[in-house]
Amino acid sequence: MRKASIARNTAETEIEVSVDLDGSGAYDMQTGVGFFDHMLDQLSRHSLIDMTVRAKGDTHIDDHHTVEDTGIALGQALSRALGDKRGIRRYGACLLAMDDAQIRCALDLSARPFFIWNVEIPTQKIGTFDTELAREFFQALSTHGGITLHIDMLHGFNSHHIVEATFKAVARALREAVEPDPRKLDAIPSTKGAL
Ligand SMILES: [Mn+2]
Repeated sequence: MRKASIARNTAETEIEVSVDLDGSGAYDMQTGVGFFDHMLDQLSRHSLIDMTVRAKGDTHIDDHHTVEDTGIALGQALSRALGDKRGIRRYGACLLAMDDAQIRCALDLSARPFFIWNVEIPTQKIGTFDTELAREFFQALSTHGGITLHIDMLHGFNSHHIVEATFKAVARALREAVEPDPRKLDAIPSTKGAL
């Protein structure tokens, strides 16, 4: 079963995350940060990875710790659910359009975290959400998920569309990368024999 649950508690946040890589994109997000819930919904729905997230963070300060630590826990859960990565496609990519926004994501479930973020978000806020936290989330996901993650913006002027398109593009690329490859069944997709 390619499932995992992570509970992560610090003085700043308490987070519980569950994922099922062989899901249908069913989700239940409660992070206390409305726009972030909306983004995590996209990540689950478009990756077909079932996700439950419960986060209680120090949002009386701001949303930074809650968003970053959710990224950490989600990365850890994905990594654990993938196990030794036998039989997966490993690579995923997506060029995604959402109205004015066009976002490209290329990723490798490499166990070698590397993060490229070439996305210019024109406003500091979307509602009450600090737009710079999108970067923090994906950085944490990359580091703790062992993901080489490249996200580039090709066009865009609306902040909501730009950020939402990044989550959707990553979701579609993840869907591809975690999928079983019917031609590889039990093989680990690396000439090293391990990932
Ligand atoms: Mn939206």
